[in-house]
Amino acid sequence: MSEAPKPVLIGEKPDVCELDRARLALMNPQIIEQKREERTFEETAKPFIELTMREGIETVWDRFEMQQPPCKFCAQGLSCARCAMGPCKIIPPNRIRGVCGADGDLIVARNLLDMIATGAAAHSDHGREIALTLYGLGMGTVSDYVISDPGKLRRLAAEYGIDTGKKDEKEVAAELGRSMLEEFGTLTDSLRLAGRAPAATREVWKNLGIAPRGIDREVVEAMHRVQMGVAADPTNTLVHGLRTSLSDGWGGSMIATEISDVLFGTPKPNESLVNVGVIKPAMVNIALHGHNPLLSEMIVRAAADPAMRALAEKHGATGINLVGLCCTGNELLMRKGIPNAGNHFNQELVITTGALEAMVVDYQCIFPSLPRTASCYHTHVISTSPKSKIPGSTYFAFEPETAYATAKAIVRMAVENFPNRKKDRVFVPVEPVKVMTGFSVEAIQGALGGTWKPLIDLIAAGTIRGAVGIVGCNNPKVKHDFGHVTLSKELIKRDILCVETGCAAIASGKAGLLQPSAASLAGPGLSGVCRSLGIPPVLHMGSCVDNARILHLAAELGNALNVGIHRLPLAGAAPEWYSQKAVSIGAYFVASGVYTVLGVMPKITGSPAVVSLLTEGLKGAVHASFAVEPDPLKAADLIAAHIERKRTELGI
Ligand code: BF8
Repeated sequence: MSEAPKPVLIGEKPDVCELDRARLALMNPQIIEQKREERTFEETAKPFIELTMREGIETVWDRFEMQQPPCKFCAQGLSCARCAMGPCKIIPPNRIRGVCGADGDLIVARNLLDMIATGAAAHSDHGREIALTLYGLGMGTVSDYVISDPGKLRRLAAEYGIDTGKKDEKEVAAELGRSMLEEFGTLTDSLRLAGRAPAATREVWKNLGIAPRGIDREVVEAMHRVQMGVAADPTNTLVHGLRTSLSDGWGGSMIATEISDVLFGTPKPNESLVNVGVIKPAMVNIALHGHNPLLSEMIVRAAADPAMRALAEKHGATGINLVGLCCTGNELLMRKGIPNAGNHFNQELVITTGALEAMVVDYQCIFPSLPRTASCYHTHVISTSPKSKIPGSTYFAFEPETAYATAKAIVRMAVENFPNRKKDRVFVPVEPVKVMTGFSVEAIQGALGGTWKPLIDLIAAGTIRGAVGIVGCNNPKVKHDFGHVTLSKELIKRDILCVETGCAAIASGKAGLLQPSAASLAGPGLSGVCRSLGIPPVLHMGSCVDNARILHLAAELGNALNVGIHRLPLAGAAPEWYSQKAVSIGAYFVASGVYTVLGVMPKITGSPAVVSLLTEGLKGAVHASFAVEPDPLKAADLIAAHIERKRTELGI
């Protein structure tokens, strides 16, 4: 028998709680009350936020305050620290060029391209890990995973031109995995899944020279361009940003989504619960946080092992309770109905329940300070990705080849931590909210009877005016969840269907908008449709890589009508975005023809030329643009006006 995987402590376990407490706990009770209201729109988060301030546990909001005021040049995108001749700042009238000669416009454009490339790389590298696992499964080097959706495996293989006739599942998996992996550095000039886009959309890309080629190639070229002495023209620089983002949306992210469905099942409508109230004090609680379902799905299996359940009982718990956070949480919620403890700004609050035995993370959107937060409790922070070894965490090297054994060791460590819990610090004063999720493209089409015609008819008749993809994060510049929830409510009221992913979808879940009963908040047309189908007016479509599902849905509608995506009554919104990944998503939405409204200003205001390109100039190139509107009610006005314009242009 092989030995159980051994954990390694990364650096030292922090013991900073007392220090942070001394620094933060002196707050006046009136200020605590005021900040509790200012920091979040989520009622069920307020008791935890109050507790962090009373007990002096540092959170993202405290760190945001510490960083005020920000450097105004950085905020405008006018600082550059790329090379060793700098750092440089553009301060007119005298400092108008960096040492290398780049002016403000170029510095802003280069910084933005860097953000897009970073986000595209993050999504796509996640996609690569999933494709590698499929390939390993097919080749027989990976045995802990199975094909859960063989029909989808064969459909995808056909899309890749693979003859599946007499081949068994494993052979098809190996061939499809290899074909997808080859797309990261392909010699051909187009990505297979980009072929899903309507012909008119692909024509736009071709004419502008932004059809995505190899996924790695676009990111590497972006990195090449931001090297000093390459990019010199802001427009030329940002056009490549569009291409890079397309290689994410129609490449890396789409591969991640599609192969996750093949391995773990294509989501179907299901019910579950959200918010921090999903923590169960009598059980061993394990939070699964991050992005890649390869890890979390295996933990789900390990936690169901009778030996683990028995161990939990031996330690005095009634069982093992898994909860998700952020996008890993979305993946589990969509496919398995596993409860979700919240979005980005709930990650620290879950620890303050005092009832979390382990926070298991892989990568992306994980605060590196989580071990500091956990040091105030008994919680283990368990990191698992060689790309994200977090100081103060316990690290298990997670590999697909040894996935189940590692998952079991992680679950065991969490269970054995149960007796260390301090019972008098357990604090779960809120009840979770019901949600309906699982709206994959296939599930939506299934609910419509297998064809897009009913949806198209409803849109043509004006019963549903259009649809909006609301995506993205939390950002302390916006009251937690306020942007998402206010915008969603305002749009459904106007008979505009919302399809949501990432932390936006979780925000809507916590606010009760993912329940069929939320139809009562929608306008007369949309509410009637929701009631007849038994669905909510806000559809949860998954994690952030699952924005590929939104692209796919838009492509299906465009293909059904034989028009480019830009002609459809659709829009995108990211009311509380923070991440480079969100910049890539916004860019591929716009490059695909979807008008997109951001709630947080990107760091571009130092260049009127870049602002004008993104908000106006792109319309001439891709028939879509960005807008920035921090007020979600005004954002709803912009979106509704855009949708009505598109309807008029279509003659409906
Ligand atoms: O990828 S929405 S805060 S968790 S970046 Fe992160 Fe933003 Fe949440 Fe998922 Ni997406």
